[in-house]
Amino acid sequence: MKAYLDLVKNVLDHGVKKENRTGTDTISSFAESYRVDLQKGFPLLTTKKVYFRSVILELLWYLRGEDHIRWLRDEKDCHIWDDWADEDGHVGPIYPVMWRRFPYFEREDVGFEGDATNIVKTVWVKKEFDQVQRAIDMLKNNPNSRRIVVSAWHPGLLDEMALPPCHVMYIFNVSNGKLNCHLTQRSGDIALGIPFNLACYSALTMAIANEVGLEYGEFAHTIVDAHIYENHVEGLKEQLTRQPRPLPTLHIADKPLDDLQYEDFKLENYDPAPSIKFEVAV
Ligand code: DHF
Ligand code: TMP
Repeated sequence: MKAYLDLVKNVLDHGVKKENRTGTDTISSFAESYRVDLQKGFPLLTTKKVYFRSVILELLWYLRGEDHIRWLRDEKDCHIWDDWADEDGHVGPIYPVMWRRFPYFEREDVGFEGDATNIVKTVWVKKEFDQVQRAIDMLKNNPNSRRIVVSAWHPGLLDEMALPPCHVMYIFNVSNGKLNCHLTQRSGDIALGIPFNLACYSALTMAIANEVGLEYGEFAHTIVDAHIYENHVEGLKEQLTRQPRPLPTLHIADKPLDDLQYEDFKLENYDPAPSIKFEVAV
């Protein structure tokens, strides 16, 4: 996929050296972006093997709305989030909770029954909001809306999160009967995280397009701090020498989003170059 190789080249060419909290320095470039057409195949990198199973399990885990990784880690034996969870598997209110159970408080005025003073007491009731369901409803009922936003950023809860969200918000956009998705990412690990994020959101966009009866459009991605960890440079330079191969095809079963399981995602004709080991900076 040329878009990804161009992204790697841009960061290597224009990036500057930056220290960061992980102790492994990065080469970092501000505000990189690219886009891919989902009708031209499923954007899973072919210049290295990407673990498709982990990508889809991560997506299905996001959609479960839980604040722990027990399903992912213990039931599905997928360990990409282990480093950020405690023994019990808790990661706090990160993507799954923000997507499906966004917490907020609603004001309710309660009167005192039989009370002649007419005093009204205000109570704040804790509520949860399903942003993904709202996006689906809007895509069905008001597809031209420019407000179909899902946000994972909750300033009041950052201290409770294992990792403040990297993919901060995504916006759906319908043009010409096609569903587009734009993802804004505050921080992107080009070697490790980005291939996952690209594939995950592309699969999400396709699944939602199926559900609301739209054609596949484009996935566009803006990465505000786009960086390459120093120990990833060699592996990425190796990838730049590899010729991209034809993209695979993804077929998603025609089921409601919340009924989808891993087996409902069928990847065909994926023939990648060998995998490359990248260490994750925790
Ligand atoms: N921190 C950092 N520094 N970079 C990340 O990409 C990152 N990603 C997170 C959480 N924190 C992060 C969540 N996503 C892997 C992929 C995505 C991911 C976390 C980890 C990963 O280890 N991928 C390996 C193995 C995949 C597998 O075994 O299934 C890879 O080679 O792609
Ligand atoms: P930060 O919170 O200091 O920005 O560190 C988070 C690191 O994780 C950073 O290298 C970006 C990377 N990351 C991704 O690239 N994609 C992801 O999906 C996640 C969760 C993290």
